[in-house]
Amino acid sequence: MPCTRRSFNTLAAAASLAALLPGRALSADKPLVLGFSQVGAESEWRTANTESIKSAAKDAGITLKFSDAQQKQENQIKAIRAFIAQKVDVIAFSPVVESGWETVLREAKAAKIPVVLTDRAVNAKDDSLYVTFIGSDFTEEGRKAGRWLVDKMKGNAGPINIVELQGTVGSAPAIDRKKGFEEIIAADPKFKIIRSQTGDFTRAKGKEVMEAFLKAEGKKINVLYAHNDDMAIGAIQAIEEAGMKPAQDITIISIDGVKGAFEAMIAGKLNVSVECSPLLGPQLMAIIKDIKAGKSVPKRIVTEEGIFPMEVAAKEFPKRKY
Ligand code: GYE
Repeated sequence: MPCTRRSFNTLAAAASLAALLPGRALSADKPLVLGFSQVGAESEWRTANTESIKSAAKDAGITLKFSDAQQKQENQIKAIRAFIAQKVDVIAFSPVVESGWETVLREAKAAKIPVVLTDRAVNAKDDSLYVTFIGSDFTEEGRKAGRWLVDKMKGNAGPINIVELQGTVGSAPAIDRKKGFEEIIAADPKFKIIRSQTGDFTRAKGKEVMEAFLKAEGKKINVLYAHNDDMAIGAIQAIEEAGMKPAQDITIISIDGVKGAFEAMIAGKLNVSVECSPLLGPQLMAIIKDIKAGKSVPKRIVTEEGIFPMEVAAKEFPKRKY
């Protein structure tokens, strides 16, 4: 279409107005762009978390640039640098491990891009490097697991030999779930953690490490404490293959409360799962909008959660959303 004088003038006027109101006039109907760096796809929890973030972004009209780090910190750092280069409005990420983030977070700060931590925390001393952290209290989850065990073993003189499947080495949930659990069982010397090793939050590793525990300790094992359901589910297979009855010969405690755990509880193979909600998407999108609107947001937002023993699993199952 030829550009007439009139349409040219209108265009020129619109352009000069935009120049007077930088950002505002242009960004009013421009969707916010969120760069999100996810840990990976290691567990049922993570799959539900990714789904929650993707669908919440869609519902909120936020454009999502999603990157999967396959459980590697270097991939997350690369993704964050790419988001900075693309000048996204907000960066959010779930840090695979706690340490080693200062440099890249300083780069985001220098570029004036707000950063939100979701699910897992960082241990950076300078908390001005991120706006807020939305996620569970992992230490409390460990305590809940410990309290359930103390109660279950009331009247049992012990010793009670525990094997522990830890989450990813250096990750906030592995560090804190261990700490919270130990804090509670330390009150009674009859509880002993006889083996503790990482299963990297996956079923395959959970099974493999449990096989090694069984080979080394056999019938001495009374309790398995797994930092997530997937590792417990892998371990259940190892226990059955060793000719033992999960949840009977070995009491099994895990964390997350995913559907797979409820199925295992209903089948009588898992004793209890402490809830950890992955449904962080809607809260994350709301916070992002608040940040961009210049509202002040709390530095820490804690997810509410419960605990589900096998006795209530069948009744609760239909209500589960992940
Ligand atoms: O418990 C585990 C996942 O960071 C809370 O990561 C999350 C943990 C979750 O792989 O299943």
